[in-house]
Amino acid sequence: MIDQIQQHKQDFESRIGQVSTPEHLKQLRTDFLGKKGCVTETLKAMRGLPPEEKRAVGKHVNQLKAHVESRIKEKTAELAGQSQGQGAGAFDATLPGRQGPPGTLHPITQVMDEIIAVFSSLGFEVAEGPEIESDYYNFEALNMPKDHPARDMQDTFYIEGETVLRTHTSPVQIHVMEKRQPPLRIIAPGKVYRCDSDITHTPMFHQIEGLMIDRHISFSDLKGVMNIFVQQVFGENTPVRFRPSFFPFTCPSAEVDIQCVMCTGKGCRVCSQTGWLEILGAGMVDPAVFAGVNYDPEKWTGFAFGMGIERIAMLKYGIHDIRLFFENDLRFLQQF
Ligand code: 2NL
Repeated sequence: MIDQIQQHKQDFESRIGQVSTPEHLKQLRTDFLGKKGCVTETLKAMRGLPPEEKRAVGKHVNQLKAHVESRIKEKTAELAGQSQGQGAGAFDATLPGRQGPPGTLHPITQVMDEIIAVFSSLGFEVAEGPEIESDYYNFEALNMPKDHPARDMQDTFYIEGETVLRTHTSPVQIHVMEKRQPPLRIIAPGKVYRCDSDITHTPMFHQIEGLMIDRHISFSDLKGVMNIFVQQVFGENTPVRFRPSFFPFTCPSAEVDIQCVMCTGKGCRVCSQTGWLEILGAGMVDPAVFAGVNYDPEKWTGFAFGMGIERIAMLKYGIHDIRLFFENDLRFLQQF
């Protein structure tokens, strides 16, 4: 009987080696452990044996039973692992990757691109330069000597000694003027830095400055270009006005206002009841600036202007807090 049990074990081993599906395994289990299975039958057949033999045979049957149970358990786990590797939800490295939703340009980038496109269509070239500048390019060359009060207005970040974070993109235009002779039509977009922070100011913001120098450029040319800019960015029938102002680097200087886009001139909180919104500063390049770059002021005249992109974007889209541009909240950014 013990030989028979050994034979059953060998049979079991050869059959389990061939099992490849859960159905086959189930059949194997029935054949060995089921009501009429060979393990069960052997246990039944033991009943008639004398006690001594019964004990010896019983030991072998129990060993066989335990072996069969543990091997079936192993095989069940093995087959489950395989089906996970092949069925739905399995990782297939050969499949093409899932496409994420496409990103969008930041609203500041969109407004910047739009403004650049307007001036490009008028023949302006884009010029770029460093964000870290010397005192000379950021101030001196723009007719702001060391003790000039306008320096305080700009709340400069000093890096060390005479090195600053540029407070406007004008230094880019000084570099271009040093390298090239007029005629010149350039715009300088980029990041600028001022030590200032509240709902309308951030320590970093974006600016576009522009410069046009040629023979016989007059204030009328400035007005013409500014009118086209306003029509293109804020709409064709937007009223514009020029108010006298002061900048150290232009003379005469002006600030350009558009009729309030929120109340169409009736007066509201956004325009502080004036009906007008200031959008940029501009003027005729001061002869002192020309002197610094060795341009002959008898031969050349020009206009320059500068605007903050965040301010333009806030007015264009009715945004009240500049910090929204820098919080990276998708619920805000996805509206543009
Ligand atoms: C403003 C005013 C302005 C300029 C910037 C400029 C540049 C050179 C020479 C002369 Cl190289 N002027 N830039 C002129 C007038 C106004 O900006 O309120 N910006 C936010």
